[in-house]
Amino acid sequence: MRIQSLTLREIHLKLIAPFETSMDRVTERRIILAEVRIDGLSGWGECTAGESPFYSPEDTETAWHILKKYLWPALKGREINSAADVWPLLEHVRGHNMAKATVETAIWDAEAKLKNIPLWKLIGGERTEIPCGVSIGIKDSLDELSATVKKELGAGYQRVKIKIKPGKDIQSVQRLRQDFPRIKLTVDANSAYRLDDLPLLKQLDAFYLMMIEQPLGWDDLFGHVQVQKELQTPICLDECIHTYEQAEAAISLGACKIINVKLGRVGGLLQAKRIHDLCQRHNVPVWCGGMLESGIGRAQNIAMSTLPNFSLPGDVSASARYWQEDVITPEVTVTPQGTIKVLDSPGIGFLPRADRISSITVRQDHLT
Ligand code: OSB
Ligand code: MG
Repeated sequence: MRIQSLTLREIHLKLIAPFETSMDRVTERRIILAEVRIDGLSGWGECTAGESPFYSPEDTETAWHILKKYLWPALKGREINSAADVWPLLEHVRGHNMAKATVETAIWDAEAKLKNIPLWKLIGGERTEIPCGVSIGIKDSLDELSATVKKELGAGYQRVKIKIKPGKDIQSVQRLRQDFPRIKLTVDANSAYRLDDLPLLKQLDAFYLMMIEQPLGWDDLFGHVQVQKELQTPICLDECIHTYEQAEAAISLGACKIINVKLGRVGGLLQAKRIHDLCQRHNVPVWCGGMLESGIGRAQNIAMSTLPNFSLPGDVSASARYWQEDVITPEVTVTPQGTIKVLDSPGIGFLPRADRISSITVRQDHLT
């Protein structure tokens, strides 16, 4: 496989409704799409960096910069045997995992297409249908929150995650447990609490949540060890896990019992698979997180979610929950049972819509 060119496109996509977390409120996504040309065909990847560095240190601008200045020069013209050869070529750049995953995942798509097989089969996936949950942003009122949950359950989703932050936590969970006593419910704090908040976090034990996601600092493994020791509810780490080594440390120190794997956060499919395998060996279930992706990133997430240890419902949900119109065809849809049926077409399986993408592209760079 010879890596011929990389086209970066920044697209702007307005969310159907603003998404509010303890970090910020997003109304419009600025997404970088990567199109890699290899042996005459195109592979597609998506950058999951946010508009601001509030979830991770990367943002859309840093990812574009790193891709152009450091990652592409390390890849251009290279002859590789597999997309698995990409990570070692990028590893000398420290961090910037989302930038790395943008191009790495595109090359996985290209490899699968060259072999004329679905990406999920190429990486060793087994599921033909994946279980889906939703991530619900912070709402202005408890009534609005409850109504939103009701609607998502009506659509079939198997578990509900709500975003929490100080002042918008116990009451929200209490209300949902009143209205929906039996649903699979989880909360995600995106690092909004400190170890001093342990008494409050302990109160969450009363609501038999499936897990509490990332209560403490984005890089604070030590703090999470203390919290997991004191709580019955499993801690799930998101932000903290950006490398295989962090995952190893988190598991062996007892910082969590569940891990949320995101392709961008860990630097692409090779690393995601390694972390998946590590967790499987330790009986730590994983699930696929979401970053408000367009259809390209969503399709990559679906492929990853077919790996056997992705045993819990993820945050990968229907295109129509986010966008008036997605950038792929078909759009991602969810069955009334709250699953996504995995496609058998080559590569990521969903086709990028060239016309739609070019109509929302605000900048483009063709690198050779
Ligand atoms: O913490 O999982 C998170 C979105 C942006 C940044 C971080 C997170 C999220 C989500 C949304 O929870 C998941 C999705 O629906 O894509
Ligand atoms: Mg999270």
